[in-house]
Amino acid sequence: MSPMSMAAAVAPPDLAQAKADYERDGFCIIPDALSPSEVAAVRQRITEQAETEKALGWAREDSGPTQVARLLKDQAGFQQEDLSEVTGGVNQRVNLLVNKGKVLRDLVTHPIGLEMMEHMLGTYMLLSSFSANIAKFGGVEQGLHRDNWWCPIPYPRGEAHLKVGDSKRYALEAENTPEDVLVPACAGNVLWMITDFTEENGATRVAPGSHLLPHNPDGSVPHKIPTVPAVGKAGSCLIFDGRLWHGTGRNLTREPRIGLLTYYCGPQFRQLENFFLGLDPAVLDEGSERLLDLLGYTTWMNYGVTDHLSSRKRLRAREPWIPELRMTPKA
Ligand SMILES: O=C(O)CCC(=O)C(=O)O
Repeated sequence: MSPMSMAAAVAPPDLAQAKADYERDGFCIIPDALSPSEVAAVRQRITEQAETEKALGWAREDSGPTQVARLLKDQAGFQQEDLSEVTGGVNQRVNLLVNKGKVLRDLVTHPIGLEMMEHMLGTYMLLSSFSANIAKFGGVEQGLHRDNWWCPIPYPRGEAHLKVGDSKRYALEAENTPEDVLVPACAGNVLWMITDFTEENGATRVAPGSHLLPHNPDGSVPHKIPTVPAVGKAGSCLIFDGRLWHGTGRNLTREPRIGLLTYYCGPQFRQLENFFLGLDPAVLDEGSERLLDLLGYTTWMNYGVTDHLSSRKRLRAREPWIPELRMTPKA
């Protein structure tokens, strides 16, 4: 290999350009974020995991045409357990990937993802969820949505407004949202492309600049505003703002499109996956300090406090609490 091509092979991605793209469009695509051998290892792990969950009848499958209609009708009553092939699901989701192999877990603390998320969200953040979306033939285009759809939206003084407990993922566009007031990014995604993402195989559809729109989309298909496919070679990552209007594309090929979504949020928000119930205890023993912080096993401005939670030693001994105590009367 010539010195020139060696330099090309190891050149770090240009994150300055990526950050500028992100500021303008609400997303950016970073090629070669993972090496071919990393992609191969991740692909093997996620494929065997997904196939086994499917064989055991545990697969969560969404984006089937009939199922989507039902979901939109009954958002609050729709349970995760309802997502399966039996109920008309097509695209396979695999959740709690932090439990499902070190090669996957390492993506959560990948320096490229963390640098971009710190640029977007600031110093402190949490991992909200880490899941796979395997888009397959027959799945429909996903309605445009914002990942931080739950973010309260400002409203004109004295006017009616949506109460925080009445928020919905697919809401009607708010009519009285002030045009010149924005909320900051409260969440962001690093979507790792584990296969090539093409327009044909269902690359994520994104609406450039929609992160700066004051309101949320209504989730209808066909989409009401123009979108472009976020295309890239396997090993690229798509970074996008939680406010960006986006949705999974439609896979018209017979090959699965595999995307892994490391989804982060500000430290003050509820995480999508419940790591305190769902984390394999072995990950507590093995995970790095950074990973445990991102999972929420730490405090932020005293939020998340329990007795001794900040003591890693006690946490690893599975005793983050102080039990019921009372003074024994002196004899
Ligand atoms: O997999 C994709 O292309 C995007 C997934 C997505 O937007 C979602 O899961 O809400």
